[in-house]
Amino acid sequence: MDQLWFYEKHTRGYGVRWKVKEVLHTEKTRYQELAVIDTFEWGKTLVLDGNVQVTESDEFIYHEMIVHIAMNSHPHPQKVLIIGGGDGGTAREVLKHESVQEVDLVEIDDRVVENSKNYLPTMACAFNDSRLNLHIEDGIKFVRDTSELYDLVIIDSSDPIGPAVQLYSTEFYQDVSRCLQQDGMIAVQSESPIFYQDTFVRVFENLSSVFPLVKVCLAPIMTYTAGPWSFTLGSKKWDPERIAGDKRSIDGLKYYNDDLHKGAFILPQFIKDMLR
Ligand code: AG3
Repeated sequence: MDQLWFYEKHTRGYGVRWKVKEVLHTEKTRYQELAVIDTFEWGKTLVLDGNVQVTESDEFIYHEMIVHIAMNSHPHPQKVLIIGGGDGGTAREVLKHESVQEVDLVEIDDRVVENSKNYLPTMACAFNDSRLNLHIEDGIKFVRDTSELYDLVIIDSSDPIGPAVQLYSTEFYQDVSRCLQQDGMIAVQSESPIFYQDTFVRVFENLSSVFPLVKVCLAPIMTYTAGPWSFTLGSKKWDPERIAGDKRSIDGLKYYNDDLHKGAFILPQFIKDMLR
């Protein structure tokens, strides 16, 4: 394939083109248009409704950030709930922590899981871990109905379009809070503060109306729009900025480390101003 390009439109006036090596798979699932493409710059890439979800080359940044900041600021996370994350990348990082006894992963679209198993085995390897329970179900309904209590809930969702809109609401965060332990935490992927400023601010405000401690951290994820990407943490007790006392660092990480944990919460002035 010499002339095939994938075009991701971000806003009315900005988009990015990726040269495609091969289109590996496309299908219309019950919920969305799904594609797996192999790209020259970023390796195999999962695309949902035209939006890049993960690439083999830089998924480590997103997944290490959405997981290890929360996991390391909570002193003993044993039971974790992941909403979304059907590629398995977030679960893979959670399961690196020895304290973890059980992970529930709630993905609405089983085709995301099946295609990740086929094409993205470096992420979907998580599904082989016996501590992981996969639920093919609507995450909103799951948190409303469950009587389980978790130490950490991670919202690894797509952009707030269609069925994911509710995952950014105060009502949803209240339901999450109800299924968290008294010292529980929530970690949310909260979009680009530049390209999705409304969503970014809304997540902060909505989480702040439910959790006493809310903090924002940033990381550059090259394949999502451009510039910084945000993660927002809501906590009932532990300060997400502080690494819990006796944490041992995990070997083999490629982005996260102790210094980065502290540095990630330093916000540029224009982003601080958005949250005032
Ligand atoms: N979930 C967040 C994807 C957001 C991408 N947005 C975009 N390209 N406009 C990723 C799931 C990874 N487990």
